[in-house]
Amino acid sequence: MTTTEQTAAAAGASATEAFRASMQGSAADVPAERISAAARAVLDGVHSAIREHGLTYPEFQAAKQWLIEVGEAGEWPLFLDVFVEHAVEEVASKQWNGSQGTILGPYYLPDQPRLPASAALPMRAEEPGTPMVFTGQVRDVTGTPIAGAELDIWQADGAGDYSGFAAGVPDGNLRGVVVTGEDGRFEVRTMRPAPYQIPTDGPTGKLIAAADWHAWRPAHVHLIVRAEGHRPITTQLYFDDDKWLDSDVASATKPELVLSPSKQQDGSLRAEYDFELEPAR
Ligand code: MBD
Ligand code: FE
Repeated sequence: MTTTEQTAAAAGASATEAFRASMQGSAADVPAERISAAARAVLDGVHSAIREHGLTYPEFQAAKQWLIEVGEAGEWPLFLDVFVEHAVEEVASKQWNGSQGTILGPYYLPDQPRLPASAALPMRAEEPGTPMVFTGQVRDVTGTPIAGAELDIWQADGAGDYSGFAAGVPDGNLRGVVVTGEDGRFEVRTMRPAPYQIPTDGPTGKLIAAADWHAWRPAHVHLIVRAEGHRPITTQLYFDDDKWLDSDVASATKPELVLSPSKQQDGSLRAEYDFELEPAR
């Protein structure tokens, strides 16, 4: 194994571990009829792809080999969140009001430090990248500010790497839970993240390269915004000048989720975004 292969496998194994931990005893109890309908539809889709494209035995065996490798590399969370989760979110969000959400992705870690309404995310003394202030307000659907709302934030660094998943980034880097003040406002000092590239050395990256697709997500900041008595919103915010905004490999951008940061005198960025939470149902 080369060093880079170890990197993709380590990220995959960590993502699988994080997913397992998040699932502690909470697997949905899906009735047999629904499993049957869903499994039937997925298999029908596979069969029609085979018939439509006249797929051969060597191609079938190559696919089998690839599927085995995805599991061995721990990349099921990565693959499913990149290529499938957006459809689940689309279906779920049809019944939701309030600010737009989008996919969670594989790199959320719970239990990060709680920070005051005006705070810097934990970062290295010489954190590389462009400093960015991210500010706004959390309100309910009637426009009333919500005090004590949590913005659970995580993002890649200026090199596109996530703490907890990339070697060389300290644990907890650019992760934190910011709590709004009495006026529902927050002001977070962070760094502009870089675009994220799916690891090119793992099976997901190999599929993308073999299909001649690109492996990029536009730069983004992840958030779960929650407040007592309200439905939490899982979302991501993007940047209006991003090269990959219209071709996200994970199909998870929405026009409502794009920041337009303004450049300050000192070269830093300032971006504003307000969140609207609907009542919990
Ligand atoms: C990411 O950073 C991400 O947000 C998603 C959805 C998938 C892979 C990597
Ligand atoms: Fe991400």
